[in-house]
Amino acid sequence: MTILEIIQQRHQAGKKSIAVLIDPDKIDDLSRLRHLIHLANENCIDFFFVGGSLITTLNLADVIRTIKDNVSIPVVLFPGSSLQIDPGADAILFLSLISGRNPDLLIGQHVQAAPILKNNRIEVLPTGYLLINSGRISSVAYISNTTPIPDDKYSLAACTALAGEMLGLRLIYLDAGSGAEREISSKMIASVRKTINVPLLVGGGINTPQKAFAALEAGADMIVIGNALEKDPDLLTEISEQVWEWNQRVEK
Ligand code: 1GP
Repeated sequence: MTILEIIQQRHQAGKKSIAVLIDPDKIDDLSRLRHLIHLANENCIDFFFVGGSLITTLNLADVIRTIKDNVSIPVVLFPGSSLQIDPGADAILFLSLISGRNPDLLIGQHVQAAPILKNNRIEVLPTGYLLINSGRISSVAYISNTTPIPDDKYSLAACTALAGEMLGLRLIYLDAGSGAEREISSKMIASVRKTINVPLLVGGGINTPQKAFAALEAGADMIVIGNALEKDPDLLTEISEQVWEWNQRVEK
């Protein structure tokens, strides 16, 4: 089964997933990464996402290899640009930044990446990527030179996601930006969820089990956790429990 099929099947069954985001720029010590990999494995997380808005180091391949050498959890690239492609990954979020109006991130980077991806075995996951305002300018908003959707413009976000779905994008990702002061509100998640049929990923500022549960309850199919684990990797146990408990209830 492909990674897209796994995500779609879980969505149809009402099951939730959790992805741990590793920003290679923040990995200065592979032993910390191994600890996180070990915790992720123990807590049965579903995916590793690897990438960042700006990568200033050359360790992307090392990070991916370290994960692949230690666990069988799929590794999905979450690239800030077409420079962040590594053949060691299982899949790539082929992101079109549809909340913005920067042509390079709507189609430009994709043209450069397409032939490279065609010649690799990386599964391509066409994803509509929406930035939602979270209080202050996030790195991704700054680097992408786009304006995030205001956090109280629910219908704007829902229509943007719907247009993405109509254009054939297979996943929608709502992001408040890494380390966001304010996570995406339940009302925003719910408005998008009820408008689209494809799986919905939500991330940015989810740093407590309560916030994780609120995102799941509002309709996120997958939550993405990064920054909070850089500060406290053990938080993963508490957050993944929310996902596990949810899925247990669905199975009953
Ligand atoms: C960022 O959605 C991801 O693009 C995850 O955000 O690092 O705040 O968990 P955090």
